[in-house]
Amino acid sequence: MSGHVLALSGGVGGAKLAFGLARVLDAGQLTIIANTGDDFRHLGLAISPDLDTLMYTLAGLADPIRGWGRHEETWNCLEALRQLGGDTWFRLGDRDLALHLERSHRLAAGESLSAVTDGLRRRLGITAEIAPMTDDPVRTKVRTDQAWLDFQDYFVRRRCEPVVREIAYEGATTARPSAALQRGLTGHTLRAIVLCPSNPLLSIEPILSLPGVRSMLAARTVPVLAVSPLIGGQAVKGPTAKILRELGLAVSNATIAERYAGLIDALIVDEADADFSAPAGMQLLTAPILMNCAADRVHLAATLLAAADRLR
Ligand code: FO1
Repeated sequence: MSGHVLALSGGVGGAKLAFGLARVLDAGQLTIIANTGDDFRHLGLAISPDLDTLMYTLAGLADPIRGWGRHEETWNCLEALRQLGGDTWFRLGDRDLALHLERSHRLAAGESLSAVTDGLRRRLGITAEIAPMTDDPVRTKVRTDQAWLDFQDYFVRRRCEPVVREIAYEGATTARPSAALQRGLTGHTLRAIVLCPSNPLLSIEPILSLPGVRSMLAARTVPVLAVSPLIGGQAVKGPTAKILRELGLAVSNATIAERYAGLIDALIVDEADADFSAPAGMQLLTAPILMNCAADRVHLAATLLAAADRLR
């Protein structure tokens, strides 16, 4: 089937489905847009975790246990940094550092995050297009019972322990969607748009919060499908369930459906949640959505695209 697929992704779960989509689709048929709300400057370096998790996952370099950072990694620099009294709470491996160094100096030389990312993914042999949601600064902030926290401070340094009261995407109202995101939403002969199984609040909604994105999605003429990040009322990975509870939201597919209401044509849930009834206007598809291996990722991607083609 021809046509371009646009995938919105953040975090480890999203990258796994993106991997499956890249395997099923031909080169040049897939654009993956990464959340950049988790980005931050650390030790003088420009860090873009969701872009990096996507690149490492699609290049087959990701650490299979952590999901982020590289496999076969060494930690000599971090150990030397600890001896010097530097900040080591955000674990940067020796090979991972090369990516942050290269991105940081190219950004400092005036390149856009889109241009830098395109160069890096090509160097890593990735044929899918990978792009940031915007080239402007957008930063996810978490208001907790203690204070407003930067995302990585909340997520990594404080291990998601503070109680979340509010999530904000600083800079989103004035940020411009990246060229790849705009092209993906309005340009290509689109086949489908996929919201990957990432935390809606932390990974997908920062992308949706950019000016015009929700309206371009609502005006779409191709199927938009979302994969739930929950299985049986539990998050597959990360703090999704805890954050939903702390925000007073049910940890259920009803909440996921509500967050995406009006934007998606179908919600894919796990077979364990087949009894869920989707709201009017939203089709429910059930499939195994837990991805433990490459074959799972490819199978879910193929299932998703077949469903999209039936919805057209
Ligand atoms: N997550 C952690 O829980 N601990 C870390 O030390 C850590 C380091 C890290 C380094 C590079 C990178 O690209 C990601 C890293 N992550 C780490 C994951 C990151 O915080 C999350 O993947 C995203 O921000 C949320 O999905």
